[in-house]
Amino acid sequence: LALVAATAVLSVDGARVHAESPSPQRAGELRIQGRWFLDEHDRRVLLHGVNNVDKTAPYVQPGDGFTVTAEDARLLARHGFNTVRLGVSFDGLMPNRGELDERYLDRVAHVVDVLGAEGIHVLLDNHQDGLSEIWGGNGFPEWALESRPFPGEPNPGFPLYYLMPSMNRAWDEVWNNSNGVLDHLGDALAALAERVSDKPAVLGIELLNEPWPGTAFPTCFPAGCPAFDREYQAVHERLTERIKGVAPELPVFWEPNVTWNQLMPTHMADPPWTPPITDERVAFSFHDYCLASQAATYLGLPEELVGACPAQHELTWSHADDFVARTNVPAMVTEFGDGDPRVLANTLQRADERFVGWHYWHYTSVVGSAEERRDPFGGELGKQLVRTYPRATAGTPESMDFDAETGRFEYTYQPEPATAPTEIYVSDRHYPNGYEVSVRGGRVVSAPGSSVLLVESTGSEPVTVDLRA
Ligand code: IDC
Repeated sequence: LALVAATAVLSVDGARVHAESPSPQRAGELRIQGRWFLDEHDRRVLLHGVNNVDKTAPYVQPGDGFTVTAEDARLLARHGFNTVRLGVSFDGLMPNRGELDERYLDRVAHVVDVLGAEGIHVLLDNHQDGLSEIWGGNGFPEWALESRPFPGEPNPGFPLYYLMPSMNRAWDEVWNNSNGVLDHLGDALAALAERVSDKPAVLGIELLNEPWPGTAFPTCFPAGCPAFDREYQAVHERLTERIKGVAPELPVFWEPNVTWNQLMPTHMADPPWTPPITDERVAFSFHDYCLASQAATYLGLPEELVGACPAQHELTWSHADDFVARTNVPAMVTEFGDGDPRVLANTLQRADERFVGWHYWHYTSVVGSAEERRDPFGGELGKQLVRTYPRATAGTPESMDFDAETGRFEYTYQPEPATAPTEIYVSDRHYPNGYEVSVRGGRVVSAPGSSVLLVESTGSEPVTVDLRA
């Protein structure tokens, strides 16, 4: 077996032609192995991309929210992005009790195809903010819930509306499966899974964006809430089973309850626990906002508080590290940034150090202004987000460092058999006069100056790639 694999490593011609031709490579199916995503060539894949979440009905239609056109997909691919977190909505999937909207499913499937054709892996995110339009948010359909705002109850809007007593009551309905709300959600997600299960570009389904604990929320401070998380985990297990029933291969992304964003750890998968999570179908989706920066943006708290951001990110990542250590599943940062360039490096450096993939929040904030439309990833944002990075590694990554100021990229990995060479996307923002590269333990097999650098190992020693402007 080893011999076959080793022979295959040497036949790189197909991949070589591919990477150098301008035509995109379709997104192939990824699978989970331990804490890695592997591609069809057995390479470890790193995912960089953006969020695209349309929060107004009919959710994935061209309109005021956002549009994913082939042009967007090409733009993202051109800047080296290989993933999009695409919002889908329970309200969109099941606008009436028990009735699926097939046209909505078709539209989601269409957007997946458009992105997949450009090599972009799509994470389908069952999005919600503020539970439902009932509270001025989005996500759960009105028919699914009985609670309504109390007469005269003030609604402070996002994000403080999570403190509204009526909304907390409604979240309790969700966790108690009142009127079968979770069963309906399971049906809706299973229908989505079934609809996309033959599409290799689908990275997975994220069960629920930023779930709020409901009236249990005070128990989550200051150390997280094991009792709530146990219940919450059971919900995740049930929904995961539901999806596996129709799409056994499709990864399912679990997300901690959203007191995580207020720096609480998750107690999901706390021991003792017999995990379905080691069955190589589950991944971890977490958000890495700086609480101080968010408080400045949304609550008008002083900007100086962003000084506290590095420490806050550190805490969030230690919580993520703990979760990954006890589950050994892949993690991804599925939201961060929120238009604040001051905090980007905090997330991106930590993600690089751990080879954790990410989705920047949010694509429409990138293409908002006329200037941004001309050059969406220009300026500070592009300098940070458009990175030189190993999209696919024929081996196990050991260390990586990218300097967003100078474009210097240093990467070491332990080579292992794979059927295609290591593929490094070279940023189009950092090397106006081309780049220089030196490789130890391997050799470059792409053409000089290629935007995708292909590297092959020459032995069993670690491969080190050093690339600079
Ligand atoms: C924000 C949008 C903002 C909108 C708000 C409520 O950027 O324009 O008013 O939602 O719909 C999250 C959420 C994500 C938020 C994002 C940024 O998952 O939907 O988008 N954020 O605030 N959690 C923390 C931050």
